[in-house]
Amino acid sequence: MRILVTGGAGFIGSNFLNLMVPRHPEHHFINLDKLTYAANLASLEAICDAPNYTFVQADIADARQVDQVFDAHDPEWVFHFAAESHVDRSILGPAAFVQTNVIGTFVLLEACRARWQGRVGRLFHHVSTDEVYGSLGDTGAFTEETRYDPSSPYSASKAASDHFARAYHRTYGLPVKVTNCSNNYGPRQFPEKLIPLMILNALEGKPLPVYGQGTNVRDWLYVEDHCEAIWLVATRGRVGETYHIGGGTEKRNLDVVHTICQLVAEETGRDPDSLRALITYVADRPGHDFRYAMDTTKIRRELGWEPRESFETGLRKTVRWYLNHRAWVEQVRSGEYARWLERNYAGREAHGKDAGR
Ligand code: NAD
Ligand code: TDX
Repeated sequence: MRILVTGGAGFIGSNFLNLMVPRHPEHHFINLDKLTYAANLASLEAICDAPNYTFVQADIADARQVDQVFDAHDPEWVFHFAAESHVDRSILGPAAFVQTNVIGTFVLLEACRARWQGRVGRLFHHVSTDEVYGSLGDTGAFTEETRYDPSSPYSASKAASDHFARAYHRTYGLPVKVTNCSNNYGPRQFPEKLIPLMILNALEGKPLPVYGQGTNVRDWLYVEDHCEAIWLVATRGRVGETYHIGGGTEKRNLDVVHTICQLVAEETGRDPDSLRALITYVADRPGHDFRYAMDTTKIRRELGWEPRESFETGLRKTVRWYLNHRAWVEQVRSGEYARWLERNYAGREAHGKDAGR
């Protein structure tokens, strides 16, 4: 099969390709990525010369470029990962989120609709998030039937893209599957997200900026468990269905940061208390969702999926990965990310929102 993966140079897309390209020599993988600040081709070093892998730099929101890729490669399956993915950025500048997440998804769906009618064995797998459902209180979990109630421009743009994907199934019969997943962590995550930011700041003795009181709760999943679940849904899930993916590992942000301090201390021989002393409470994120939790009964019952990694083992692996890949970190931190930090956070005092960045 010819398989198009969008956003394959980002965090989850690169983990997906690193797992699937060597495992499936019978398939050809085409990675379509715009190479935004969040991308890093170094994440794909292990597979870039594989005979069943091709990279194409293109923008999913540019219909002409997408048409060229479809005409050249005629993909049978599409795994759609590409997105602007950071909530804080969406608050500072929502336009790119509408452009990539909404228009980009629409352009891809149109490219498939134009070519796939009357052709069998096609699949559009739309990768989405638990954030489309908004915030939970202290109890309960999102099911596949929960009403959409997004809080941030990021989650609103992902919600819109989910609706388009499902509408193309209902209206045009496009073979669509949707997965909504909880917070991922693991190797190759861009260091603007909580876990890699805290690991690197702890290593470098910088403040650890915790939003609000640090009591917000996220349901963490190791990235490879997410990738395996996506492949399982694509190969064995039902067309037109939505499946939830989640770790069942709910943690308060402050507890995550404490655990990271402990692990970084153990791995580097430092004193954990000196790392915990770096914790700095900063202004809360506007519209900050209090808690996410995913009910994953459907994927477990129907497809027998189970996450393999526990939070403790996955987090230690992740800490070790960042310790051993400083060149990767320097590469993603240079260039566009450094300029963005300078534009948006320069000149603010250490206890402001930028503490430790
Ligand atoms: P990421 O920001 O690390 O990577 C996104 C990739 O998409 C980058 O390589 C970037 O260059 C590419 N991209 C962005 N705009 C593009 C465009 N216009 N055209 C082509 N490529 C473009 O994101 P991630 O964390 O790997 O997330 C991947 C997907 O998974 C997203 O759809 C996200 O909403 C979803 N998701 C993420 C998480 C999480 O915790 N990270 C959880 C659930 C769902
Ligand atoms: O410096 C920080 N301090 C802090 O307290 C950062 C970056 C985050 N936080 C908090 C905010 C959240 O409650 O940590 C939690 C996690 O924050 P992020 O890593 O920014 O993730 P989140 O906003 O939960 O969204 C992530 O999971 C769902 C991904 O970025 C999304 O792409 C995905 O859809």
